[in-house]
Amino acid sequence: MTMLEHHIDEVVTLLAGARRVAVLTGAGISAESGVPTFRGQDGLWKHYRAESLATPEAFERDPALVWEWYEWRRGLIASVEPNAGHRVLAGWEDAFEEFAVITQNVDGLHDKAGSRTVVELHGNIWKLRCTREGTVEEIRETPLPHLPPICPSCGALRRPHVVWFGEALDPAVLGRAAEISRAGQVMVVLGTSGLVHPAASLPYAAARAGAKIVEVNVEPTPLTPQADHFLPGKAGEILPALDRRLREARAA
Ligand code: BJW
Repeated sequence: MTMLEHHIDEVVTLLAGARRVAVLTGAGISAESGVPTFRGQDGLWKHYRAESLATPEAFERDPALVWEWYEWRRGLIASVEPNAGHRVLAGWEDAFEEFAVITQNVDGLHDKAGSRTVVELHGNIWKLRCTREGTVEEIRETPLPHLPPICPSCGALRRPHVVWFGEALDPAVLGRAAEISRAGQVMVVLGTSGLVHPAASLPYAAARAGAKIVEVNVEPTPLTPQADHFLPGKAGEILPALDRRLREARAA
């Protein structure tokens, strides 16, 4: 038995005995669908400066430029499908008494895969928010007919309904994520570099509350030394393997 198989066995035992499971996902889970991650070799931040595109200051300075970047990403995301990793998580809704996905992703692919309990920490790229009234509307049309888009009710600029650097996360959303993290007996952390806070703090809060931490990533992260199990590999391959073994364990 390889080390990976041994860890998978132990994780399956953990999951088979758990009633409450929480999952935290990052850009890595959508990588196999063709959505670029932020950091790393082919990450967005290799080609674009975060400060010029993902901060409120950047939007104030040049809303058209920021919107161009988001439109490019909306077009790209519109053309992709959830992968095997997203689909396993959607199926896990019915495999545990309590199950939730907390995601940092804005691509909506968990929803599209059929997950029902999804907490979107950093918003959703398909939603637009009025910078004056704060009203939010989902608009899937891409490209948008007019850039930058304006609010039909008051004429102010609309922005992507996402959380940029230096902006606070919605306290209700963050509160729910913290609650789910603390309630879980197991937290599975998938495809995140664990560098962006407060999302990166959630596994530590879960561990303090007694949860076992399982990390799945193609490379180690700052969380790895604290994780109870690190499963090296692609989410789209490890999750189906875990799911298959979990079904076998339950059927036995
Ligand atoms: C695979 C794989 C495969 C690849 N399978 N794995 C504490 C310490 C230090 C700094 C801070 C702190 N607290 C707050 C801060 C500041 C800042 C921050 O964290 N900075 C650090 C980067 C230094 N945080 C903030 O500003 C946050 N706001 C805040 O704290 O507000 C406080 C406040 C309170 C009151 C008033 C005002 C303010 C907000 C953070 C918002 C982040 N926004 C973004 C953009 C969202 C919109 C958009 O998409 O355009 O969110 S940035 C970007 O990073 C995006 C992501 O959700 C986020 C996390 O990235 P993620 O998902 O981890 O992706 P990657 O690319 O980093 O990693 C991918 C991983 O997948 C890698 O590990 C790969 O190995 C792996 N992988 N393929 C499995 N197939």
